[in-house]
Amino acid sequence: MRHWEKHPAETAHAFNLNGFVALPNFFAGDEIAEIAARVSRYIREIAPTRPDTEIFYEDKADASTIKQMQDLHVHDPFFGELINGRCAKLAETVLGEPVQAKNLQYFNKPPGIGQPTPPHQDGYYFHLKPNHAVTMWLALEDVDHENGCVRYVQGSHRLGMRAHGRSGVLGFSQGMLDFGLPHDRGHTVTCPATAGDLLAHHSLTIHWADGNTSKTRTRRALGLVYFAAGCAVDEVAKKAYQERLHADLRAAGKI
Ligand SMILES: O=C(O)CCC(=O)C(=O)O
Repeated sequence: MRHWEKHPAETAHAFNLNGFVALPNFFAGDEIAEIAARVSRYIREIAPTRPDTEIFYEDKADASTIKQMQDLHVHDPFFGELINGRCAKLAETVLGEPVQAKNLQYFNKPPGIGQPTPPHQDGYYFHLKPNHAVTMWLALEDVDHENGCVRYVQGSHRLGMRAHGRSGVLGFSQGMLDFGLPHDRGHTVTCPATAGDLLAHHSLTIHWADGNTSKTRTRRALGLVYFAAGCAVDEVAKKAYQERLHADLRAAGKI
């Protein structure tokens, strides 16, 4: 049994206090190698069959620059098992109630051109009442200052939802409009990771990531999203938002 399984109350306490937890070696070397190989297979065999609203490129004309893919668990049973396994148990531990698995995403920042992830709160995209959800961020390879670390504003989940607006960044269309207050800067925690490490953050925790400045290294990760079972989604607001977004992206030639 791992530390977080042996000490669930301690893990939930750290999550509730800080808005995130970092769990080194959540997947062992052989497990993360298998997950990374399955992602490569997905890119080769399944991504070409999916619509452009699910697969985003840094450069649409270059298929090797995939930056984001959505809903891997829906189209590949391997990822269906992954989202319902160990990560779901951790989600229940930190949210303190049963969960619904919602999304399994792939995030990459291709060498040299991978853009920063703008500061945001995931809950802004979720349209949830109450806003009680968790995103797990799983490093598929080593991630450091060069290829784009994730950063959190510690404790920001306790201060509510901030104003968001169009960011202009494909895949992270909404960014915080007032990011950079002294509290944000003073409570920033940077989270370098090695392959297999997992970060779990609350849907109200402010986070962002740097761009990839390496000319040779990718920056590949998975994001697994879980909503607390007690939350309700405003489906009408969500659908209207997605339709607006897709229309905007098409008009801008980004998808
Ligand atoms: O991978 C990244 O750059 C950021 C991911 C993110 O924002 C998230 O997992 O919610």
